[in-house]
Amino acid sequence: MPKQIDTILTNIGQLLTMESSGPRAGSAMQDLHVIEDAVVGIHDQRIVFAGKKGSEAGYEAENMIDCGGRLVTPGLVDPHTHLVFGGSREKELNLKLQGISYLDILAQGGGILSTVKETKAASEEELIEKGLFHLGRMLSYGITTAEVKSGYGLDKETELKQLAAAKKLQDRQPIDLVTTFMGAHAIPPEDRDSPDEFLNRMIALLPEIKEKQLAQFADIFTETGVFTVSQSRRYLKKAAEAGFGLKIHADEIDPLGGAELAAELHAVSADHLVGASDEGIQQLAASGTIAVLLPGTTFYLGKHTYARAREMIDAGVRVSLATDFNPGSSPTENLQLIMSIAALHLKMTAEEIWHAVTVNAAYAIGKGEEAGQLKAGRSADLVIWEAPNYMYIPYHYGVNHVHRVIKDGKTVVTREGTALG
Ligand code: IZC
Ligand code: ZN
Repeated sequence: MPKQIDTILTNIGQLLTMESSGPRAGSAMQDLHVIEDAVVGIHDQRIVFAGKKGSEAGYEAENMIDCGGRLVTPGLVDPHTHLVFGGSREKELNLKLQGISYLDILAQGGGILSTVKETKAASEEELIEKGLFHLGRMLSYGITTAEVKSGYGLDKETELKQLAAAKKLQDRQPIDLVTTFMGAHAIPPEDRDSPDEFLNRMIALLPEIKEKQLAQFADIFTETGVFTVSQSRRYLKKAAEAGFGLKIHADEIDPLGGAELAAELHAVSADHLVGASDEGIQQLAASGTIAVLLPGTTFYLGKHTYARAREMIDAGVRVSLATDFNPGSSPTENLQLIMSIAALHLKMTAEEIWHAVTVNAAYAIGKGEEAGQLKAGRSADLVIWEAPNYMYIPYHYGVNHVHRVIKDGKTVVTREGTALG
């Protein structure tokens, strides 16, 4: 008697299972195992088998999906977003064209601080509704797991409101969410002259956030005009003592030594790293800290110098990629576009890019044992792509290649095309 399971995917042209015993570094990121003519079995929201045609022998399913020779991969993991916020910042695009920089806009009370005003003014329900809209779009682009930061409150009430909204979003849509407290995202204008006191207030929130299980990670913007390396060290050490995993917005615009700090504190990830020094890169390789690169931000800030991904991979750093979705420096939910920018500007190969948006991204947010790989027993989170092979996604840029998204064994997105076919 064949064993009855929920779903069998057949006729998969290329299957990437991304199976790996941990995050991949260096040349192991190039080592992509492609299974041609493959099948996947799903039961009770989990993968039963994922492998060569024939693996389905002895199984039967009412729901048979013919993949038509398409590419199938794990659902994408986006390990760095600022998803919950009020308002938008389209007016800053014109300022940018006039040559006013991101940090100048922030110093004038705009940028992050304008989003802080709009986030304070929004109710929790409004933040949830807006978050749902953006998460729906992320899901449509194939993202099934994502990180979400606070940091547009800078006071207790609004930071907690943002984190509570993020938590409630988990029950209102399918993407798995990991939350990060980022109260140290900017200095409110009234605290300009006493940043350490402001930082003390954010540090004082750590125990309550931990106790209410509102966030698993803590993050800080280590940048010129925001927080110094020594202020960041003080905040992150307190966060570690309170039981948070650590993340750092490191060397995004100016090279301050954020990479070195991330390595020193054994942060789970160091994010941005555009200005990371040679020494910082070596230290990240040694500490095992995952480099989350955000080339969409470099692109959108109109800069020409990108993070040195090649040097990082060659030095043995575990590299990941994310959208950095936020209303200022990277207003996009499209991780597929980031994959193209990574190919063209970070000079990453398609093989490295796939590791960066699946297995390594999952480890960058503490989900490495749950997301980013297709193997028996794991959640059935996968994407059927309108593409014949894995190289096609970074190659054909700026559009959505999703054919179908399956989350926890259920089809949550289908794109069957227009009347024209
Ligand atoms: O709202 O500008 N870089 N934080 C650090 C951001 C970008 C988000 C924003
Ligand atoms: Zn960010």
